[in-house]
Amino acid sequence: MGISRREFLKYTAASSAFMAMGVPFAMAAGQNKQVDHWVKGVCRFCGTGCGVMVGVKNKKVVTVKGDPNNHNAGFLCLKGALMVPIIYAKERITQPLIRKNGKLTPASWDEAMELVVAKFKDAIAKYGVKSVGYYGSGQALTEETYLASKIFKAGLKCNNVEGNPRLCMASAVGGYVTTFGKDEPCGSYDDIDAATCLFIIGSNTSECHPILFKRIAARKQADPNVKIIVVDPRRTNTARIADMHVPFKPGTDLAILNGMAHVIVQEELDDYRFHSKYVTFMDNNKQKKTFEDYVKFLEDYTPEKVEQLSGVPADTTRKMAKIFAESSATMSLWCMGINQRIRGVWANNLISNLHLLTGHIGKPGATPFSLTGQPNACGGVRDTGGLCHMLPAGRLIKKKAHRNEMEKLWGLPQDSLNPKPGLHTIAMWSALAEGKLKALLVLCTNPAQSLPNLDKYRQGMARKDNFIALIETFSDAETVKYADVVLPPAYWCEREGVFGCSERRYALVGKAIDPPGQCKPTVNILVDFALRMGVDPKLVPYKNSADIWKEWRAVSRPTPYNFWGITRERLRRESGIRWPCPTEDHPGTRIRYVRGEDPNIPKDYKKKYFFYGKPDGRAVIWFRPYKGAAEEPDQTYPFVLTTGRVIDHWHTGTMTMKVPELRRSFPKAYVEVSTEDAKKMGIHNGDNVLLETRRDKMVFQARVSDVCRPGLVFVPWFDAHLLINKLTKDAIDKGSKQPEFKICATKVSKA
Ligand SMILES: Nc1nc2c(c(=O)[nH]1)N[C@H]1C(S)=C(S)[C@@H](COP(=O)(O)OP(=O)(O)OC[C@H]3O[C@@H](n4cnc5c(=O)[nH]c(N)nc54)[C@H](O)[C@@H]3O)O[C@H]1N2
Ligand SMILES: Nc1nc2c(c(=O)[nH]1)N[C@H]1C(S)=C(S)[C@@H](COP(=O)(O)OP(=O)(O)OC[C@H]3O[C@@H](n4cnc5c(=O)[nH]c(N)nc54)[C@H](O)[C@@H]3O)O[C@H]1N2
Ligand code: SF4
Ligand SMILES: [Mo]
Repeated sequence: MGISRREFLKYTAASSAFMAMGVPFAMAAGQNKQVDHWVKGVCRFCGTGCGVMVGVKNKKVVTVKGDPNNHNAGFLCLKGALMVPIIYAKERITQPLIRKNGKLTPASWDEAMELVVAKFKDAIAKYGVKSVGYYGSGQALTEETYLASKIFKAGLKCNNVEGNPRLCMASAVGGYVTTFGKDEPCGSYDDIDAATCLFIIGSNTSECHPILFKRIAARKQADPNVKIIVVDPRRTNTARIADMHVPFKPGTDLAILNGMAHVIVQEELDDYRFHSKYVTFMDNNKQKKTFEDYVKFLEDYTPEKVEQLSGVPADTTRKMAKIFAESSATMSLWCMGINQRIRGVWANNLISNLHLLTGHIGKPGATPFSLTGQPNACGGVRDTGGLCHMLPAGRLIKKKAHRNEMEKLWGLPQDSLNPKPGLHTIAMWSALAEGKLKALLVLCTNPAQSLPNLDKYRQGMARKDNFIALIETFSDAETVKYADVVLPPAYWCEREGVFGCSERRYALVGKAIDPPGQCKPTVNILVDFALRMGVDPKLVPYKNSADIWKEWRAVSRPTPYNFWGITRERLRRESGIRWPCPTEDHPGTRIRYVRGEDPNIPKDYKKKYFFYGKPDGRAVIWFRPYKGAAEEPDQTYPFVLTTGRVIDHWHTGTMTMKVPELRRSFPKAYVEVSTEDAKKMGIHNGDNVLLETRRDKMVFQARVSDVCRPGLVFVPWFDAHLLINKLTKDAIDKGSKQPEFKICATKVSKA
């Protein structure tokens, strides 16, 4: 345990008191535990990326505390503070396992790796490289994802490289790339401290990014004039500190955001000087348009029409738009309520539209800012190009110039990279279900619980004619049931590497202890895999993750991602550095696209802003019409089912369920029903409620509250015994290919 029982009780009491005010539990640094030494690292969990100090005694981790020098200023939330027992859980897999006669049985590394490679080679020989693939994670280290992606794309010429960020941040990536020409946020956490309006839409920050929420609450406390607007169909803990909580019909954000833009242009609250200089207006067919065309496009979105579509009162839309535009600095924060939608990319565009329209960008406190879910979805997967259409540092597979540049950097013959993007996540798992994908390597993710429409994809995983090699730490993860070989990795602080969090901040996860049993650092497993597959040893000349980091810095250097200046030595010394960071004496970048702040802009550049991701240096305001969800409620399935998170659990629960305090606070999944609906159906707290969608049905215990609006039910998805993803739908955004986890239609009845 990281903290004593007495300390814990004290903190939990504090935590519930805080929670009542909507402020999450947060713990300051400075626990006086006797340790041999402290190792600097980053929390294992969310994309907030809190710095931690790992306390080691007698070669064991005995405690963690917040790193006072990182952005979290020494604070950790409960999940972060209670991470230690997970390392020593009895479910740790400590030796390779091979499935024999249906049962996973211990094997040697050599035996396991030979089997994996035989299956991959066999599939490639019979069906070509399109029949194999890699499925990774925003929780793997940057070096791990870079390496896996390189082995498949450069070594095997196979672009079937995907990962769970497709379920998570793909729409945000699509939004940034279409609006600004480059991925990743322009602002940083510092903006929270300067914002006078915080516009939070589709993010339950208080439960999912608790330490950032603490910073938001502190901002409000410091200046009561700061306005917090929360746009979420549920009255979450985040909404409880809001000046305005705006509930609405799920899936109608596009209408609401266009409605706000309508009010802004009608009331002349836009910043004409800004958008006339720095913005291109573009319709849905990528045709250049004028500001006047935009005003015309917005005529369809009067607050009254928005009210009909979304249920948001017209005056509320007017009020929100005014506060957004008239505040001296507005920061938008969003997460899965926006991204996990069939129009996730458009919703992202519309948030940025509001900033570009009002000039709330590139000034302290004024920025659109997507919250990233996982600790390393940004640093690992997005930046290294760990998806099927990408190459490292923002390069694209379909662009010949980008391929040629990577061929040079990787020492490959010109035009040797495979020019065809691979299968995206849902296509990949569909191909497995259809028998087209024959061998898959899965790392640090638990798709047998986290994919939508699970019955379909679990059937695919269960097929006898395919092969799944899984690198996984815990024997009770659902995907273990479907693995043919399980390889045991070193966990979290048992190996060294880099995490990059929501604000472009890279920080080192230091190695504190040796891994148990036969567990190995994943980079060693991957290099071994590559060499046995016959990949040119010159492509994988690494002894450890530091060697890979060095190469990765060089690969980023010719691009605007440039973190050449973020050396391993600096990472050891400093508590995180934000890219771009071109030289070793560069302090890192707070704000992108602004002269004097962003090192990619020449000092003598004639204008203040330069959106260099776009050929004309202008960001884009997109005309994106309203479109509803893939599966709207109807007479047979009259409710909306939405899914999401609770503060004390991480995703599929394989880690947080092993911490008694966290397990006890949410032992199993439940269904949240509105007081009004419950009354109509005679449902009381604790009653069994049957949910039935077009895909499957399941019974949950009811929690009746004022959180959901009538017509909406919510189920958290951490519980491996109540797999809500059997009910969710796998409709995807046609741009980002991200599934619409947040909305499907369901029947609700008392069971
Ligand atoms: N405690 C905890 N923290 C985590 C995680 C975890 O598992 N547990 N996971 C991390 C990861 S990977 C991620 S991606 C983030 C997710 O962080 P969040 O996105 O903040 O969390 P969710 O609960 O998935 O969903 C957020 C909100 O979207 C709302 N929502 C549903 N439908 C709509 C809609 O149509 N429009 C709008 N505007 N909102 C809607 C829901 O009511 C919910 O409150 O959390 C990260 N942090
Ligand atoms: N219904 C519903 N489903 C969702 C979502 C939702 O909002 N609603 N959100 C989606 C989102 S945003 C995301 S990000 C995904 C996340 O989905 P997953 O990535 O599938 O969920 P995790 O539980 O984080 O899985 C991580 C796995 O890696 C293992 N692990 C932990 N540490 C290590 C390590 O060091 N090495 C290795 N090799 N393995 C390790 C864990 O035991 C666990 O099995 O889920 C998506 N699914
Ligand atoms: S806020 Fe996120 S990164 Fe920070 S301690 Fe909590 S779980 Fe870890
Ligand atoms: Mo996520």
